[in-house]
Parts: sequence; C-alpha cells; structure tokens
Amino acid sequence: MSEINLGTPAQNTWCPGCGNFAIMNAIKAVLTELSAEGVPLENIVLVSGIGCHAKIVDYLNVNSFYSIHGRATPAAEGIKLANPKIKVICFAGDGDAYGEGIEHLIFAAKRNIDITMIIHNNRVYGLTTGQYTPTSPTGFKGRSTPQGTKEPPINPLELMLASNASFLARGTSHGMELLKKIFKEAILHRGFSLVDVLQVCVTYFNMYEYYDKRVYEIKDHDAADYNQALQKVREWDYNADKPIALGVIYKKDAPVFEEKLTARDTAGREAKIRGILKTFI
Ligand SMILES: Cc1ncc(C[n+]2csc(CCOP(=O)(O)OP(=O)(O)O)c2C)c(N)n1
Ligand code: SF4
Ligand SMILES: [Mg+2]
Repeated sequence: MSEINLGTPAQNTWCPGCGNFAIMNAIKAVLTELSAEGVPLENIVLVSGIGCHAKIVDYLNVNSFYSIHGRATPAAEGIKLANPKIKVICFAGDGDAYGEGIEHLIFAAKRNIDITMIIHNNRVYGLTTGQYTPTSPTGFKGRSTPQGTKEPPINPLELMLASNASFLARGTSHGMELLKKIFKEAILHRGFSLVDVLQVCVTYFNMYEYYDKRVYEIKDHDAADYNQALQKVREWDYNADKPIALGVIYKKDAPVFEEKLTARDTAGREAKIRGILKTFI
C-alpha cells in the first residue's frame, strides 16, 4: 500500500497514554486503506466538536471543520446536505454528543442521514478537567460532583437503537485492530452510523484495567436482528458490573435522508451555498 502522510505539523497536546491516540491511529490506517482502494481523500470531510477529542482534526491532514461544543452533529449534517457526494466523518465527545448535543444526535439517527459519528466516550469532560457527563457511572467523583453523582448514566446505544440509527458498534481504545475494522465498516455503511468508543481518559477517569477485565468481542450475533441488538445493548448499562460487548451490534439497510430530497427541496442550494461562502472568502 502506498504511503500517504496524514500527519500535520500541529503540536499534539493530549496526555501521554490518552485513548485518543488509538482512535487517531485507527482512523489514519482506515483512511490510508480507503485511499488505496480508490476513495479520494478530498471527498472526505472530518468534523469535530469541542473537547480533547476535537483536536484530532488538527492532527489529520484531511479537510475538516472544527465546530462548536454540542453542535458537531448538525455541522456534519449540513456538510452532507450541501454536497451529498462527500463522506462525512464526525468526531464528538460524550459530553458533546450525548450531553449538550443529544437532540441533534437523535434527529440525525431518526432521519438516517449518511454520516459517521465516532464518539470518544471517555465518560468525563476531559478538556474542562473532569466533570461528569451523561455516561459517567453513578457515584462518579469529579470536579462538579465531589460527593459522587446521584444519577444513573444513559445507555447511548440503546437510545440510538430506539432512534432509528442504521449502524451501531462499540470499540475501546485498547483494541486497535477491532477499532479499524469497525471504523471502516461504519464509514462504508450507507446511512447514519455511530461507533461508541470507550476511550480512556488517563488523567480524569482511568478505566483501562476495568475495561480490560470485562470486554469481549461479539460472536454468533445477527446484527440485522433488532431484538438481538436490543438484547446486546442492554447487556451492559454503562453502570453495572457486567460483561461489555464490542463489535458491530446493529446494521440495517434503509433509505437515506438525502436521497429522499426532491429537486424542489434542493432548488437553489448551490447558489445559496456560494452566497454564504462569499461572506467568508
Ligand atoms: C457551547 C459550549 N458549551 C460549553 C463549553 C465548555 N466546554 C468545552 S469542552 C467541554 C467538555 C468537553 O467534554 P467532551 O465533549 O466529553 O470532550 P472531551 O474533552 O472529554 O474529549 C465543555 C463543557 C463550550 N466550549 N461551548
Ligand atoms: S485530559 Fe483525558 S481525554 Fe484529555 S488529553 Fe488528557 S487523557 Fe486525554
Ligand atoms: Mg468526554
């Protein structure tokens, strides 16, 4: 495979040992593979929210849009709708996508827009130094909850399944090979795909040992079967001490949103985009 340089001169400021490195290395490997297989990298746009995870777009030499906290999903949707030929890969934090931006995520899944969401789910606000997020376990002690959180976490995969997502998977930052496989499948999937990555934040919530003891790769599972998928996502609720399934949990073929748009829906789209761009360039 011919070597392409996906790195940038930006100084990396992630903590040594941060799980974001595994996500970045896995995506670099997948983009290199896709490019070798004929997918032009200029047809890929990366989007990120705000948080430690978001810096990934600074470190990858691919067209990208650094959006704002809680609004990574609509930015990704806007890019897809402006030019449906583009593959949009969106990196978002758990605070970003499952907290402030949760409504956008639900509606993106509902309409089955063809974007890939990679969630760096470290179960903590990393950049703002350790507050609890919607996926922090009950009792999590952080900056904003010194006595421990009183609420249970949400189960984002169960929520996404109920919201009509057409591809759902889970990986960890301690399993590069699986991560690469899942990322590639998610990116090639036509429709809304989401990969929940249990990305370890070594500084504010170091879960390496906890995950290493509990994760297993899914086998003998029919990802096309909604009920089996529901059973799989309910096996671990992000709280209880249970085995944690990794791999592709759900996958279905369904019409994508952008294909349903008629000529009337998209009339004048290009002129409008050019008009908006003129105000920036
Ligand atoms: C609209 C808005 N709300 C809040 C913030 C403050 N803020 C910046 S990063 C962040 C938390 C990031 O957490 P997460 O999305 O989990 O990403 P991580 O740093 O863990 O990768 C918050 C609350 C902001 N910059 N903008
Ligand atoms: S604070 Fe946590 S998530 Fe942020 S760079 Fe450091 S280890 Fe990674
Ligand atoms: Mg986070």
